[in-house]
Amino acid sequence: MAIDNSHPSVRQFASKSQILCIFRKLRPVFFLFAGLALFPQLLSAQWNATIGAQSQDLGRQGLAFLPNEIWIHAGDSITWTMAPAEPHTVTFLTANQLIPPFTEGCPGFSSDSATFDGTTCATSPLLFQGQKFIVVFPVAGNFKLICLIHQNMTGTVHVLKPSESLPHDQAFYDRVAQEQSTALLTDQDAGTLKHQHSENGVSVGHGEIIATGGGSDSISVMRFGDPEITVHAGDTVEWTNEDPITPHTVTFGAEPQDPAAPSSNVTIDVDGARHGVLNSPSDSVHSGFIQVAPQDRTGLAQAPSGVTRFRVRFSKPGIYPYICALHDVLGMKGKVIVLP
Ligand SMILES: [Cu+2]
Repeated sequence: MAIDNSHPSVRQFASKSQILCIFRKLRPVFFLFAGLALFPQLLSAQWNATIGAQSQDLGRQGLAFLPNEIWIHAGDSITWTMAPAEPHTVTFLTANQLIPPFTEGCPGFSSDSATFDGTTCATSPLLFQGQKFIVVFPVAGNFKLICLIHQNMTGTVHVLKPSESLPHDQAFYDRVAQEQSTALLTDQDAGTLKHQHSENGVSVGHGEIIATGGGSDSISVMRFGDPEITVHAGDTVEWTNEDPITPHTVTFGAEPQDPAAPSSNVTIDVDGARHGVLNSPSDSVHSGFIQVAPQDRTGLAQAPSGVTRFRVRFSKPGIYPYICALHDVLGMKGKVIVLP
């Protein structure tokens, strides 16, 4: 039997069932929009960045957040992944917060992810090669990013309101990160380990600080200038740290528990340099940190002069191997050959 579509009740039924059918089809879209209205974080993007860069022999360490500056939307997150063997932290402090020691955190640590809105600090623990740390940024603002271990390793995260458009995409940041990494690792000035003006002088490390739009990066060459030096019994060798920020040590024999302090058999010369004497390759002596003074700033008390030099007198012939107690894992080792 043919249906008479012209009858009003049939038309009404048909239109109702059509509406129902359309609603059923559009139901997933409706729930999607309702969900996004109720939970806007569903729209949030996840960005990627890298921490640090290193040469193949591990000697050159780019102490940097790559890219150094990134623009995201409120609700987005950034995943930082560790590239180098040298450890770092991902740290966001509150405005004017004193920078805490890396052993304390800010205080405490977030294990693998954190949320930062500017009101409470957030930091990762020490991160090692291959480890990741995720930070979610729920509110708009410009946030400084630091590493608690390395000075002059800073960056900025610009968090914009969702209504504002972002200047770059992930592909741009990947490219910038790669360019900044290459620039740090191929910098020729930073690679020049100077030979000391004094006889029997050894430079300890070398480095540079590089300013960027978002903060500063640095490159540190974790090597002794002359890793093997030959002297005679009775001579004194002088080590000088030439890195603008990174501390190093000159350590013969037993490695100390606290690398910052010199061993008890170290004395101070009249010019402020530390001094040790070795009578046998089996003896121990440790410089403690030798490091340039921190940069001064107007309005703050000037920093005391740094102790940048360590001298050791070798009274007996022999082969005396030594390390930097901080960077020996990166291959920072040397040897003094003492002839009669
Ligand atoms: Cu070192």
